[in-house]
Amino acid sequence: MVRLFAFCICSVLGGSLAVLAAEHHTVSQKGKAFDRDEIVVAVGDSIEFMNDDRVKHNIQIRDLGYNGGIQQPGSGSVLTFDEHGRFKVRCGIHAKMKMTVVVE
Ligand SMILES: [Cu+2]
Repeated sequence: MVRLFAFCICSVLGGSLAVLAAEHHTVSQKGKAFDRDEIVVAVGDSIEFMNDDRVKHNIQIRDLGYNGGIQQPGSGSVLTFDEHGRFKVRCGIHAKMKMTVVVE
């Protein structure tokens, strides 16, 4: 009984710490390119993909079945990564725009 209780406390604290530790990252899209080829984040982190261009973009991550739709200049799309893996990010409008999100 005591052991079970201790386990529960640890689980709750562990979960809270994971949430507190989650970081927010920002990736910029400018000049019809992502500002980096790769970004490494931790599980639970979020990334905001900013459209700092004068043209529209369309964030897509096929591995996650994500399509952010048309993204207007000046706007951002926030994505939280809840699973480990390497995810290829592309723009549905500009075929040359590619980068990878590595979730450790
Ligand atoms: Cu684009």
